[in-house]
Amino acid sequence: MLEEIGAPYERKVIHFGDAANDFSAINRMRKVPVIVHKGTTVTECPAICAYLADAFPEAGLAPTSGERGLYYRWLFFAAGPLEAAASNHSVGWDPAPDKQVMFGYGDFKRVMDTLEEAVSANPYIAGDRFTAADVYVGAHVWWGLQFGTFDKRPGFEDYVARIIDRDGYRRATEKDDADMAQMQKE
Ligand SMILES: N[C@@H](CCC(=O)N[C@@H](CS)C(=O)NCC(=O)O)C(=O)O
Repeated sequence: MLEEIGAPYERKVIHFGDAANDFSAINRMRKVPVIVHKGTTVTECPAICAYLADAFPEAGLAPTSGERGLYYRWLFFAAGPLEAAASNHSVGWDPAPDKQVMFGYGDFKRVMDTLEEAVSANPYIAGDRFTAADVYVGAHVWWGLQFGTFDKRPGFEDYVARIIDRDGYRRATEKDDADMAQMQKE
């Protein structure tokens, strides 16, 4: 998202399990990513994407009024039902049929079917153009395909092909790879 925005930023790599770092002072949850902008700390990937899209409107990644419904719908769907269903399912746990009514996502297959339909309905999740919601929804789908937690469905593969064919994605991946190489040397 920061590469899509194009604003200057400083990256800080956190070593998990390093008791000496003071990361919990920045995020009590001790989870990444976290951004700090103008003295405000923002956590949660979808909040970071929506915040940056609003804070840097010149990047054109915030929704127009016509896109806003789909933009928020799928941003929140990915943060809630999708994230919970995918992580529970990936560790081998799914709610029993008589308990699915107690879970906001119901069951994993329903979530996958719904998501595949959503990413296939339009070129991008909120309509005809790429928005900040695609950074987050796209990351979920791409991660799920890479790590095998999502089925390789045509709708997912076509959507991901569109989402990653971007200079911002390529720049971010190069920086992540460089950080990873550096960490492996340390
Ligand atoms: N709800 C958080 C989830 C963040 C999250 O799961 N972060 C993982 C990496 S992708 C993490 O920090 N894991 C390290 C740990 O739990 O120690 C978000 O949307 O940003």
